[in-house]
Amino acid sequence: MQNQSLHIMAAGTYLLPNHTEKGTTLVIAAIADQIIRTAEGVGDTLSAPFSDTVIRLGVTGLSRAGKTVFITSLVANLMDRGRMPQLQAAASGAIQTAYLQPQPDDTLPRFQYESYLNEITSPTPSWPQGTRQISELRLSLRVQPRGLLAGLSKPRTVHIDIVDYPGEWLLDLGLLDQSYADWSRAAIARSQSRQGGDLFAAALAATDPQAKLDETEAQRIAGAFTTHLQTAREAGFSDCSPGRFLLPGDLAGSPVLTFAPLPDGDYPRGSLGREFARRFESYKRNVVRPFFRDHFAKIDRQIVLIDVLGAIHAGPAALDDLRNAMAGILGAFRPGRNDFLARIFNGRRVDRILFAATKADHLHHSQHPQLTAITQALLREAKDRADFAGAATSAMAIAALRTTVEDVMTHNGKDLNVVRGQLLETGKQAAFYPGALPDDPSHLLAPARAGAEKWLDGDYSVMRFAPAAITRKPGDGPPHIRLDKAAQFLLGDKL
Ligand SMILES: Nc1nc2c(ncn2[C@@H]2O[C@H](COP(=O)(O)OP(=O)(O)O)[C@@H](O)[C@H]2O)c(=O)[nH]1
Ligand SMILES: [Mg+2]
Repeated sequence: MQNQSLHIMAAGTYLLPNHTEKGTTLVIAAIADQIIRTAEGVGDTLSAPFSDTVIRLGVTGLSRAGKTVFITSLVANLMDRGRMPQLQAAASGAIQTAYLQPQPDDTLPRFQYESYLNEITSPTPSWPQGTRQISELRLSLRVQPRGLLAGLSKPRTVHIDIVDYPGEWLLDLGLLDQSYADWSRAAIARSQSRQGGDLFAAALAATDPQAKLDETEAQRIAGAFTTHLQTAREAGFSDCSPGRFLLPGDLAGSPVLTFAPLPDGDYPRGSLGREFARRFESYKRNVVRPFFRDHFAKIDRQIVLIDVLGAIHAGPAALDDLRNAMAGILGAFRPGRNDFLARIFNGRRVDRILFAATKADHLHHSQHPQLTAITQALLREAKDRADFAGAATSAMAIAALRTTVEDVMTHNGKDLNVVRGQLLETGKQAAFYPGALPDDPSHLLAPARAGAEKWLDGDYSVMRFAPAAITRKPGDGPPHIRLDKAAQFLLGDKL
């Protein structure tokens, strides 16, 4: 309490010297963000004894990247650690027990761990339904250091608060620096070369944004824009912002999501155009900023899941768009870049970021190095521009849930490294080889950038496998690829 009132007093002092209108608003905003952080900070420490370590682990990625499966398998494998040899604290026996506890934030939906785990480990396993909003789960570990220190220290408790949120929401950060006119120009240009863009263009052509606002008309235009974003997303495009248009959660149908980009124009008071510009600003203020302030700014460690294979399969345009979207997502991890972010982070930062290419069980392990190299190359430009000083980053290829086994087949007299699994659509067993991934990632990234329509050397295919029915030994979690290595990077130093 002491802490909180101190800050409010400070707010008063800060406010005085800023009498210009602009200055005052800025400072009020800054102070408001600080007060909220402080008040919440107090709450956070109360929810766990002082001596306990709390790690807030953000799990993000674009829709279908594999967040739900990742969290489910990670938690299951931290509870039953038989398949986690690369997580040192698991291999050494330092982790004594792991258990779920009530999460610290009462107002966030709980990550439905038990039902997801039931689905993927049942005798007739299936993939969990897609989730469309933020959720949280607290896993607590009892850790007793091994080796020399063992006798000296008591067991500690480490709480891992896992926060699952859509990567699409991070892309919205880019909107904060844009005016409605800037955003409209870019969004319309993007829509022209993408699926469903023609229908949106037709909807725009049939309306007069100078005319007086009519809510039915507003919904029609916004509906056409949303449908276009959905179609583009299904065709494999990643950057389909504003993020809440695809993942509206409980905002579905509200005015803050009922707008669309419009051609440049000077829109009179009361017109559709003026109202859309206002709603765009409202979206930034009431949707984008609160997410960053209340959730994003509290994250300590982050994993970004990327379905690189899916994008390669969708073609050069989708891969280039993924590269762009990753640049947008990475922008959120550079608090220095943006006044608003710098303020809400207030000197803190995410100190470890892992970029993980998911679903690596679609490939024989001999192709994993190529997948990792492509992932690194995808991020390179964004990383070069970014200032990650102080944050450790790494890239790896993982499968949160391994659905295949490896095999070698002879094809045209040559050995081919394949994987075998059960196809999701037909239930049939199949051997699968996705195509040769190049050793040099630029063989994919360069044509993608140059706007190639198809891959030169034929197609890369993706099959969707069903989760395999597994018989687990006691003490083993679900089968995976490099989940233990990912956990070591993200959490190892704190265990
Ligand atoms: N083969 C395989 N498929 C996966 C894996 N993780 C996710 N998937 C597939 O990707 C889909 C989307 O995963 P999900 O976790 O729901 O993605 P989210 O939208 O990011 O939460 C699943 O339904 C699976 O088909 C994995 O480790 N291996
Ligand atoms: Mg999900």
